[in-house]
Amino acid sequence: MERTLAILKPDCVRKNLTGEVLARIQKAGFNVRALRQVQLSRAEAEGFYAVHHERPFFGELVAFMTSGPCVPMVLEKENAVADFRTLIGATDPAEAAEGTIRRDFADNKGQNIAHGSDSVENGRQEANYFFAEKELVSRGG
Ligand code: FUP
Repeated sequence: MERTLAILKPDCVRKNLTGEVLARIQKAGFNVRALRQVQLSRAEAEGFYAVHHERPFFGELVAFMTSGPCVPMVLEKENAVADFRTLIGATDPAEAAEGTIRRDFADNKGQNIAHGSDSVENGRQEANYFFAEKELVSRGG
């Protein structure tokens, strides 16, 4: 089954939206295989976003991602990567479609509530960045 790594970012946790966003994810049919609330260290955030190292917003992104706890989770369903990105909407909430998580809850493209892997390969790699295979569990049914 296809896997994606989602992160409810520090703005989501700070706004007490963890439950509401998780409810949307579950209603959309994702199987939550693993989930925890963590405070990322600077090194962990830099490692996770290493592909953006040269981008002008990298420092701000790392500062934001370490500004409070976040909630990484491994989600599974058919077409999980694309379907999750559809559910959260475009990076910039002003450009995100109506009814998407970022459109409804995010303040701007830097603080945009949720991360979703951008390819199937990255979904696997990013899931492994936060969770060991033996930590994955599955709902029944
Ligand atoms: P996305 O795949 O939608 O999360 O977006 P990107 O991979 O393009 O960007 C990764 C993260 O970098 C975004 F979630 C937020 C941050 N970012 C900025 O802070 N400023 C920008 O102009 C673009 C992205």
